[in-house]
Amino acid sequence: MNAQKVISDLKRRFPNEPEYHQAVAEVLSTIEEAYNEHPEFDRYNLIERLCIPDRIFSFRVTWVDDKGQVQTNMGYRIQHNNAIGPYKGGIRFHSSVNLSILKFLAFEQTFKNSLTTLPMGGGKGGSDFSPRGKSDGEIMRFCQAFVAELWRHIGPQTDVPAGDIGVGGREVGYMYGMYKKMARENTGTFTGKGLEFGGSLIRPEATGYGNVYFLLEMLKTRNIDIKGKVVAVSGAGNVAQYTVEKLISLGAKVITMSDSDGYIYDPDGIDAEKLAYIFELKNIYRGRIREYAEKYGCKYVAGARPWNEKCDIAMPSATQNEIDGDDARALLANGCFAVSEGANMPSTPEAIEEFLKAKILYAPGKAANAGGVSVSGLEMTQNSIKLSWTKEEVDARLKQIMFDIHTQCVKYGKQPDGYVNYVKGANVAGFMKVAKAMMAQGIL
Ligand code: NDP
Ligand code: 2IT
Repeated sequence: MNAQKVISDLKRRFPNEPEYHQAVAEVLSTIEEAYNEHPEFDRYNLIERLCIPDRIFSFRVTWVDDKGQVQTNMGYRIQHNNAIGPYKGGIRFHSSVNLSILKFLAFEQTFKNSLTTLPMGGGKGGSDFSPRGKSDGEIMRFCQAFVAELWRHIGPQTDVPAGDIGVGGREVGYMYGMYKKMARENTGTFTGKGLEFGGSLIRPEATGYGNVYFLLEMLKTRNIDIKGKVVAVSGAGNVAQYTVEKLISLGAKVITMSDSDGYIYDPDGIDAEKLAYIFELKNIYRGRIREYAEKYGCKYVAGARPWNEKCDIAMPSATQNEIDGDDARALLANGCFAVSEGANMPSTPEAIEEFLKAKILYAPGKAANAGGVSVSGLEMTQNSIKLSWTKEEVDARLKQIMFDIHTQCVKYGKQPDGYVNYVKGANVAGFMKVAKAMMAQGIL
């Protein structure tokens, strides 16, 4: 494989998909060497078969808003690769959703799911529907209309969706309800369900907790204690909330959170009581993070990201490309020594280059945020055996999975000087398992 050639071919065949090109380029540049040690991979054209999704469904979603006006949105499901298990990955509802973004997410998901040690392939879906400002009734009608199209493409052994940006417990509940009605079965297609109907304990917490567990493993390699460390977190949604919860419980000091309008800086640290307010603000009233600054009298910066604030550790947990080269340089100049990604692809290629050059602890999303999909996998297992595990059991399994992912990253990413390149480690480890599974199953 010549990575540059593969990428330029993909750009020619699939133009105007910058996020997809970015995700592919990052992976190919790090696996090229390992790939080329296996000439049989090239004969089987494994690389194109791995970069191009198995199939893409796209459909119009028609729904009625509260004023009686008929609205349309686009809906998509990308089934990227099922070599190691059923397609698995979240659904994103955000105005920015397009094929480039979903293709990057489905591609990343394939390697992430491979790392989890569980039998899950990669997929992703979503819509350009924006939940912002919509009533509960509008959300429900949209979810139902979306699943009226999607349901025939998914199933417990074929493709199991879950949440992502704009899709949490409420939306999964509405989508699952509609799915059951259409498919006339009750087998748990969809994860992140409510606890009363097959959901798993710790699934809401899993991405944030898992990211902190991964961070702890990285810190251990340098004998650093999390206690008292200053952490900048971005986002204020599912991933950010439980990242902050776990950090507080371990004695770290979280000084920032954000949403798409701006960020808050609380020099005293967000404590458990203030975090309870954020849970209510974001999950019940669905307000803006600005209101936190008004309530607690701290700084709010509109239209900006938190990376200029001095911190020891950064945990981006909002969206893709939210740390650019300048942000990375600002973090490093302020002494930041660890970045662990809760979001998918939050760092631009230039930012990643800065982190690796500075040899800080840097965990890419596909390793650090794999806890969410891992507990989704555990939810699938519980649904299959028709039992629910305790919080302690699921949390213990999550910890073990994050530990195992860290071990795989070290195995494949350790450089001769001892520095662990977690980007390379995660990509090579994730790739190798999928590649071997594809080779064994013939040309499909
Ligand atoms: P939520 O919708 O719960 O929260 C998203 C947060 O990020 C909100 O605070 C939102 O602000 C902010 N945000 C979204 N888009 C943008 C944007 N374009 N610019 C700035 N801020 C933005 O989503 P999640 O917490 O579930 O997801 C966050 C990230 O984590 C995503 O990258 C997702 O792919 C990733 N992830 C999620 C997992 C999960 O299980 N949920 C698992 C693994 C990764 P606002 O409210 O203003 O839109
Ligand atoms: O990016 C992700 O890993 C998720 N949004 C979670 C996917 C899942 O199937 O739980």
